[in-house]
Amino acid sequence: VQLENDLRRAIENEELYVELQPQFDRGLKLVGAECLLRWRHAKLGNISPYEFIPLAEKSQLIDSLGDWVLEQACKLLEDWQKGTAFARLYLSVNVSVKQLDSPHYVGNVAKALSQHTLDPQYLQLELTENVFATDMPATVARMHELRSLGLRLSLDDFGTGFSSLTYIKHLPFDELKVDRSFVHDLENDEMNRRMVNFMVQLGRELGMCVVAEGVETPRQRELLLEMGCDALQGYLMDKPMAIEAFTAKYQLG
Ligand code: G
Ligand code: G
Ligand code: MN
Ligand code: NA
Repeated sequence: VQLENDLRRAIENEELYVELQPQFDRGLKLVGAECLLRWRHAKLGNISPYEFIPLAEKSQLIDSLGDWVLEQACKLLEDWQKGTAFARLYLSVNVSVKQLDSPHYVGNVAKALSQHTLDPQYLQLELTENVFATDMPATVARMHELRSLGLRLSLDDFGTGFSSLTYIKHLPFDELKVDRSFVHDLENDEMNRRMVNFMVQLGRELGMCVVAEGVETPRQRELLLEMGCDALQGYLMDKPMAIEAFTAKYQLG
């Protein structure tokens, strides 16, 4: 409960910040970045999102945290799009299904977009397969409303959750992210390799851009490119880093 109270004050205490992890196309050119939320607790130091995101989801704090991250992302996109080297980079934001459940969510996103001068097609919202465990007709409707704002939707952690082939064709996802647990086992597990190959083909057949996350070795990268992945993310290329570090490292690219 103490931690929950601390989290409630984390925004005003300026303990939250965003890191960026770059994403690369098949030619290993920088094409985008994923925003990853960080909490530097005044007394306890860094607390992992694996700890505080579930806490936020339990306590409805997730709505204000999510709005805060979205605001940071919109500011960044607006900045980038003012004619910088990053003008055509995609920026992805993780969204909890709990946020999508809120009747205010679509309105909040619309408001955030309207308060910034930016081209929304470069903003991507990443949803996990938990969306498949919701009231599907309502979720599908909400996802279409989000897309009609001009942004893109990404299916994160694909293969680990509740995906259903019945529903996937009805959900307006622009991107599919193969979960890093599958990428991890690519080299040594033939069955796993066949499954990843299937996921990549499925995504492409359904017209989605396919991204592999958690790429850690050159061999994994090679296999993923052979299978037809459109983009790669992982420690092999680069780790998540502070916005200033990202800008300094890649602006001259
Ligand atoms: O970098 P990493 O350890 O931070 O991320 C851990 C987990 O936290 C991942 O599953 C990631 O999707 C999630 N996560 C990171 N940032 C956010 C965020 O802003 N919102 C939500 N809902 N999840 C996030
Ligand atoms: O669930 P989501 O895909 O949003 O989570 C992103 C998480 O993956 C973050 O915690 C990020 O730090 C982590 N991550 C990014 N690249 C790699 C990688 O190459 N290997 C591993 N093990 N984790 C990674
Ligand atoms: Mn993600
Ligand atoms: Na993921």
